[in-house]
Amino acid sequence: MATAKTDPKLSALSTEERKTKTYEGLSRQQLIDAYRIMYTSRRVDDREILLKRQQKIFFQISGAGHEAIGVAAALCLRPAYDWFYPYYRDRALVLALGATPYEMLLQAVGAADDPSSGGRQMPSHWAYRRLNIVTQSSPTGTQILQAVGCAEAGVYLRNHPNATEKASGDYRQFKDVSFRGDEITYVSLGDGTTSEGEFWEALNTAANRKLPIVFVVEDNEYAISVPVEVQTAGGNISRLVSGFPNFHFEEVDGTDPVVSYAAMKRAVEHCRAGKGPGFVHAHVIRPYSHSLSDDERLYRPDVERQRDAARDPINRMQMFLIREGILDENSINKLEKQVEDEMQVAVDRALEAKFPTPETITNFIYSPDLDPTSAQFDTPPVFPQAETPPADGKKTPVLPKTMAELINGTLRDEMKRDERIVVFGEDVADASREDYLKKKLVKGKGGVFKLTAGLQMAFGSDRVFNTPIAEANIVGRATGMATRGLKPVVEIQFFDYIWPAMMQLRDELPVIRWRSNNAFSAPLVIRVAIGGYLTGGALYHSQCGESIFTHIPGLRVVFPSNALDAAGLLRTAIRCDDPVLFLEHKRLYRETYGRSHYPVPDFMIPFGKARIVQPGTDITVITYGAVVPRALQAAQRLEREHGVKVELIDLRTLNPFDWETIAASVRKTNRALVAYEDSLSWGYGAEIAARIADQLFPQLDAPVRRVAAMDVYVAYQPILEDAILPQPNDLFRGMKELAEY
Ligand SMILES: Cc1ncc(C[n+]2csc(CCOP(=O)(O)OP(=O)(O)O)c2C)c(N)n1
Ligand SMILES: [Mg+2]
Repeated sequence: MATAKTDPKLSALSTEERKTKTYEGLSRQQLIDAYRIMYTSRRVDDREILLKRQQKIFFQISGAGHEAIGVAAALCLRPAYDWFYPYYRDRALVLALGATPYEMLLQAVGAADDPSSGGRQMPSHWAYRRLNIVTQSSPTGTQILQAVGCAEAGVYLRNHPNATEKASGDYRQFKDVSFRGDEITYVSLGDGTTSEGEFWEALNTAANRKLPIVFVVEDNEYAISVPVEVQTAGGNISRLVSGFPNFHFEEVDGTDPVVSYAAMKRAVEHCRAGKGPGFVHAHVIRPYSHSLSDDERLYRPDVERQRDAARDPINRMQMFLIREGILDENSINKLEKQVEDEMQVAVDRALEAKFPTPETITNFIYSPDLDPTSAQFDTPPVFPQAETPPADGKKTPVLPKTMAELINGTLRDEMKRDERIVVFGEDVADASREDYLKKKLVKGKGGVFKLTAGLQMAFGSDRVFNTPIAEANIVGRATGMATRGLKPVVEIQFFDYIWPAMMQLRDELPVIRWRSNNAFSAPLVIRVAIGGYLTGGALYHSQCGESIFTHIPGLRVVFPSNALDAAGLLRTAIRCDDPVLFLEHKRLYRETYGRSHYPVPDFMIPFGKARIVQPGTDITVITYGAVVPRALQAAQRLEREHGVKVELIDLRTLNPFDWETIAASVRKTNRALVAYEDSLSWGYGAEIAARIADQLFPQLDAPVRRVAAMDVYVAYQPILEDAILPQPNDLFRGMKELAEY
């Protein structure tokens, strides 16, 4: 307990004046409450540290030193009204918003009833649905773009209030959507995290779209052991970001709750008034090392640590309360004792909590409500317009449409049906300068492959828009929007350039439901133009790599081979309740093979249901995507020349995949070949081949074979490209050898 004396200047005030004196608008009671939260926060940290040493919990990371800015922020914001993406040091903020020490301790012990994650995430990974605190993760910085998307969703819903309406028969039935007209989104991060590219992408979009979002950088001068001047050119992030337009900037001593409150208040007011984002750079301290796995004495001398200790927000606040005559030492002791007693009860209860059982491990990888493999998503195609009578009364057949046209048509129909759908990506709009469209000066682009052509003109520029060239920006924002209940159907222009989004795609989007124990979800669709066979596509416009994504639990992966399948699967992807990676082969976009008339606007194909392209009795060939027509060509030749009947299976969806169809076929033919366009080793076919070998071994009359690309990149020169990618001849040879084995 620090000692301080009442400020002599206060003696000049009457008792009444003293009682009603406010501090930047904060009443004495508010300050006492703030101190209670700050002290509670510190004590939860202390108790967790003790529990960790007793091996009753398994990890600890503290919010120590960050308490003042946390309570100050909470005083300016509204739980269950505004939205929150707080990072791991925000214990005080989260307590001030309404979470309890008991709930936090439940996460620390890994309890089944941990409301943040059901025992799945480390402590201090906040998620409280009732308070609009969105599930947080461990990667530094992934929360920032999601928070931007969350803020965008609020703005969108304000302009499209009907989009909040529930609808039965698709994901909307299970997703409550709400918004407040002047809501804002809070996101926080450390000084080190400002080095992540996604931070800059987020500021760029927030500024450009004047979004109601407050960024709070809690600068404790260290990122584990790396000091701020190594992370940040010039050592001060405020100086670097000051050029972003539309922002309100604050730089503040984040260990002082009163000045922090004043700064937060100004930033929040700017946001609520719709003037743009806020940026609060709070200088704080980190008295407890980075985490319990770190010993800061290895890289910080005593002198520096003592200098920090002199600014400790808990001590400072105590002294402030005494100096101002708000509390005396006795009252402080009493308050602290109360906190202590409540803490003890919370700890005792948490230590008795039940643990999750292993049977629950796979719960909530996918939506428990809507199963995209179910009959609900199995509706037959109907082609009302296959023949339209022209004016002269004679019937002329309408030409079947390409995959590109059917995808475009499906997007159109779904956007008409569901106002929650927004489409964005690089070049997907018809023209960002919409004036050109209105004045009919231009026709509009609508995607480098024109898959989204006309959508902006049909549905408006706030439903179809271009993004910066920043793939993490696309996926991160989409994830934030989907968490709020929108249905982003975004485009990654080329699979070859999906990699900047990889952190969002591996550690965030597919994990949100599982890690929050179903408190949050982010169903959305990412359309990706993929694949080679382009004659000149070369290394960076030909890549496959689908197995990298089928390796991710929680992500559905779809890869259609023809126009009709693309339409039916895309509709299922949009209406289902899971995140879907929808892979569109560029070579198939306008191929003559697999064209179709447009099916009625409710046609759906369930996931996990393969198509038998041609039945056969001698060998089974399992494939998908652009290899389907090539394998069909090879199979037809094999039958023509050698009488071998190939059963050709098009998987259509890669996760889930149709094991039953594969197994039934292999039981019949006793020979299996997996063919795919990606390079051979470690590819998608490896898993299929391993399953067949494992589960159908007694049925096999020959080893499982694979035909795929060489283990190399796709070269530009067509002679090389042909040799690298699997061609009908390679498939023919592979099938023939297998049949003859
Ligand atoms: C993308 C990523 N890289 C590395 C890490 C490991 N890591 C966890 S916290 C941290 C330092 C973060 O420092 P800062 O942003 O300043 O926050 P502080 O912990 O200091 O509050 C690092 C490197 C991580 N979690 N995520
Ligand atoms: Mg730091």
